[in-house]
Amino acid sequence: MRTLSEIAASVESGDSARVKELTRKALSQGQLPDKILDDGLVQGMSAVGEKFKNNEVFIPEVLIASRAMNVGLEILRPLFSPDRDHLRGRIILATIKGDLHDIGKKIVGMMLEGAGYEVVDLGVDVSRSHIVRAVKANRPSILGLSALLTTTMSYMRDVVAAIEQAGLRGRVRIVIGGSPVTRSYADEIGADGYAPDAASALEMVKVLLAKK
Ligand code: B1M
Repeated sequence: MRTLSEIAASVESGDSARVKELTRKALSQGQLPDKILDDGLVQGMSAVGEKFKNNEVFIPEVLIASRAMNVGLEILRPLFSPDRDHLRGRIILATIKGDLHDIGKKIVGMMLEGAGYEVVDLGVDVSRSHIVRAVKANRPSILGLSALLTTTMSYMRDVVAAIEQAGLRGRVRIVIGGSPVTRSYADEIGADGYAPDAASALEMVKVLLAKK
């Protein structure tokens, strides 16, 4: 579909106004929100990621592309939101301390919201003490942690330990994800689950909540 490839190209070039216009156009053409997300917005961001890896673009271009991606995400977000009277459980999401990447976590959040869960997103660069306070205050069924850097993912272990020390481990299941994270790392640090992408995160949440 031409509009979707145009959305991808506009994310890649960081043209927020065009992303806004094309995302609305795709919706008016009857494209499904998850298709616009996967084949348009994420496709564009993946192309930027590849160029970043190969030193063909640098941080300013990546930031501008991220902003354009976010403009599209915000248009799609309400379409993933559930009827608030039928929420299936509460989930806290956080990008851990030291890490500012949040695009993937936002997509995970949108998928979960779309499936009927209430999502409390603590944002980026979140410390373990903040997470512990939020778990006490919000009493979620699931705590989801995201990390995109190999240097920050080790902090997930600290968060799991802090939850344990606060006596909250029996109350909340912990799911981790983000590109450097693996299933074996999740096992190693004592997380309950790992998901490589947003769709798997939703599946993992369903499996963990069914175990209760
Ligand atoms: Co950064 N960055 N970045 N960056 N950045 C990466 C991650 C990197 C792989 C690029 C590269 O070198 N190839 C690399 C990390 C290398 C490593 O550690 N292995 C990197 C680096 C090095 C850095 C800096 C250190 C660069 C610098 O300053 N020299 C710096 C660090 C800043 C910090 O965090 N302290 C930095 C900065 C940035 C920006 C701020 C410019 C920007 C972030 C903007 C933002 O997020 N608001 C940025 C971006 C955009 C990227 C890339 C290009 C794209 C990430 C992205 O949004 N992908 C990325 C390269 C890449 O990934 N190819 C890169 C699209 C998104 C849909 O996918 O985030 O993987 P992803 O999310 C997926 C899954 O991972 C999973 O589901 C999501 C949806 O399917 N998932 C979960 C994510 N969280 C989950 C949680 C779950 C379950 C699944 O459960 C709770």
